[in-house]
Amino acid sequence: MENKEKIVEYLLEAGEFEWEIAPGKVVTAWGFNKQLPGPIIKADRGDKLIIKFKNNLKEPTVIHWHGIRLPASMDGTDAVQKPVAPGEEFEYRFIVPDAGTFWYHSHANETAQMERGMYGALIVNDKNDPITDDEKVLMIDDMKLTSDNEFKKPGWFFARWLERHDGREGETLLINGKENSEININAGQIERWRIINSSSARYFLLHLDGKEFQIISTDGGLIESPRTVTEVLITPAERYDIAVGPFNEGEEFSFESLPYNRMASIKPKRQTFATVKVGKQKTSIASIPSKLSEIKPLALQNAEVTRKIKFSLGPSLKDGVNFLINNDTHINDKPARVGELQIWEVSNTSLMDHPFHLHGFFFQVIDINGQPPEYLAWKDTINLPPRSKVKIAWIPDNRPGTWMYHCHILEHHEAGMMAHFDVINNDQPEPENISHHKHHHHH
Ligand SMILES: [Cu+2]
Repeated sequence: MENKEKIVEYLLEAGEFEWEIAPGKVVTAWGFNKQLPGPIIKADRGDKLIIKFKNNLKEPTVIHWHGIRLPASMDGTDAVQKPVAPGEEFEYRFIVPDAGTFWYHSHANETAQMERGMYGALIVNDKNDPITDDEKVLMIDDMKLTSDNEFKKPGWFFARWLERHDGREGETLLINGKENSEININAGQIERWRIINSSSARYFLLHLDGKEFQIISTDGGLIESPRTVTEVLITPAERYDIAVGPFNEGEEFSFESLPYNRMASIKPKRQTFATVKVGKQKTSIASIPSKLSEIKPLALQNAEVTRKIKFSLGPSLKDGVNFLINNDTHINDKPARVGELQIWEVSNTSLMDHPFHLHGFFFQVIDINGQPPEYLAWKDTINLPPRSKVKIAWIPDNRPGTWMYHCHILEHHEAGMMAHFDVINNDQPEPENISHHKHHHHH
């Protein structure tokens, strides 16, 4: 507030281009400004972003600004804007009110568009950020490619069922659009690594070959105190910022994912995504304070539930399986009023994990199966383990309009596991019978 509003402009052009993910291994990607990931958008907290977007793809698209508390009209879903047709332009304008690690990605035909690379990072800095010697943005992804390095949708029924059921995971493992990449850090230094899971369905259990690191920030910014760990689960769309180092000159270790069983048909494996190489010794100016921020709890653990949401699986004659919210696909849920504390009990009665994502607002997890979380944090995406109940609290601030929540496994979202709901002002009457009017269907 004390600063004058600064305007930051970017030009983003979506299009098709050839992208080399490894020497000689070239894919036909779809992405922004012929880069995979798209350019890193950088701003300071409170800045106004103006993003002039042009769609050069052969199909319509929209851009969703994941984690940004922006007006509903800028959220980039087909409920709030007409998708940008091939050759057309759209200007996104919004203020970035929070510091942290965010990202942008296509919110149209995502199982194809995001698979091919329609994503990038959006970093919002703040003068209260801890001082580190350097920082890196690391976007995790995977691709499922044929032997000719082509993206191909499964043809026969069982393969289609499997991809719909499990979500797509591929054997080509990427960090910032590159296979087998190297992550370089100088000995003696501490860096901030902003890690974004931009994959369709992969559960990434981050591990640095057993070396300790500190979690300092997640979806909605800095947590209260650094947490020293050797692993952290990053589900699709989640962000974790970690402080790493200092290491010794010449050290080399894996940036890898430990096996995590999300109860899909895919066998969990330990997989290396990149190699960390420690270079020459350098002096450090880093300082990670023991108190990073203050987060006031929104509600007590026994707060009364104001809404129940159920994630489940159901049969489908056409596709074998549907992914349901409150026993239906692509639903419209009841509105939430500005200023009214929301206590949502999100249950998952299925036998597999689902990452729950709320658009436009941050929530706090109050409990998971009756247990409080290990620490307070602002989240926009949280994993729902099999047969679990996760209680979250959030308050709609004064940004009325149509919003969404959905599973961030893209294939599940497409198969029905999504809801629209309105945030309404106190003077707006509640619409009647909303559950009987279905619209905004995908495809
Ligand atoms: Cu899911």
